[in-house]
Amino acid sequence: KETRMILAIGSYSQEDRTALDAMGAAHLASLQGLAALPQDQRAGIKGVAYKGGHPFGAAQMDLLPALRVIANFGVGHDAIDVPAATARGITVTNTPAVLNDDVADLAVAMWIALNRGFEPAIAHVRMGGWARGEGLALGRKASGRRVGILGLGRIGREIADRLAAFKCEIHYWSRGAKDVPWTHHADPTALARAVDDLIVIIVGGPDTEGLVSAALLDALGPDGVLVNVARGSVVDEAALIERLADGRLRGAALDVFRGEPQVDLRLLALPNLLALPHIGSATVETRAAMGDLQRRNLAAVLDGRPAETPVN
Ligand code: 8YV
Repeated sequence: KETRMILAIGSYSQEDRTALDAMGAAHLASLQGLAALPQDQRAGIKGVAYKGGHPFGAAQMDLLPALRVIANFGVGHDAIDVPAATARGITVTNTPAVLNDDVADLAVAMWIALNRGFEPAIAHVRMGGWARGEGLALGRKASGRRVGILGLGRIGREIADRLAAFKCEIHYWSRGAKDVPWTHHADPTALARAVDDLIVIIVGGPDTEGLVSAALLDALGPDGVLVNVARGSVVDEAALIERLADGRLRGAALDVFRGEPQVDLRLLALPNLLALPHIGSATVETRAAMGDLQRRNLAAVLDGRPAETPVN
């Protein structure tokens, strides 16, 4: 049936479900259930609204022979094999720009929260330590620190703009210097050496796998903190755990993890880790804008118009 040519994969809000239903979408909780759909249903699917981190590769695409568009809910599309899609004439779209403010806000908030010791301070009040007159370790001043930004894309620039208001000295690494007033470094380790703290906001995927290596963390040093709002794959988590445990790194604030939502229990046991459950874009306003953009992209390609924000 022509009205069922869209498959929405993943867990959507009630608002998104309603809007997708109005487009005639069928729903599938997870990409892992794709092969179990009847073959005649799969054969009719022309568009996928995708939300989820499971790898969407050639094998999955070949289960959907009429597929013309994968509209990703999210700016990061590392779960989707874009070359495989291109080879099959499938347009991939994402949701850039609409989430820049939220992710940048969160990165700066995590950076302040870690330096100022929000987590132990909150526990001190809630658990009665304050009332009992117990001591609380001092935090560290955040304003004026030298901060490195790994990846100066749209969100990285928003982070830098915010840090400028905190009187920070701002350094960055990206492939090639940009026309910005901040200091460019030729390689990520040189960036880490030049700064106090490092904020990771670079694309995930094979090109950046393990970019935040043991050597880079050592260059950041024992006074440094690491903030990651990008992808867990960018960080060598085993090297990070060792350094947080023995003090070679002061702290880490992570919104993303390898193997999330499963988080390495050795990480969770560390007192100098601030962990959040991948909430970079998780606001009512931004999630609504992401859903709108995802559906506009889907409709455009299925109607034969150019996608608003294509990846390939
Ligand atoms: C997720 C994100 O897409 O945009 C991204 O790249 O990481 C997030 O916004 C979001 O969690 C929806 O799955």
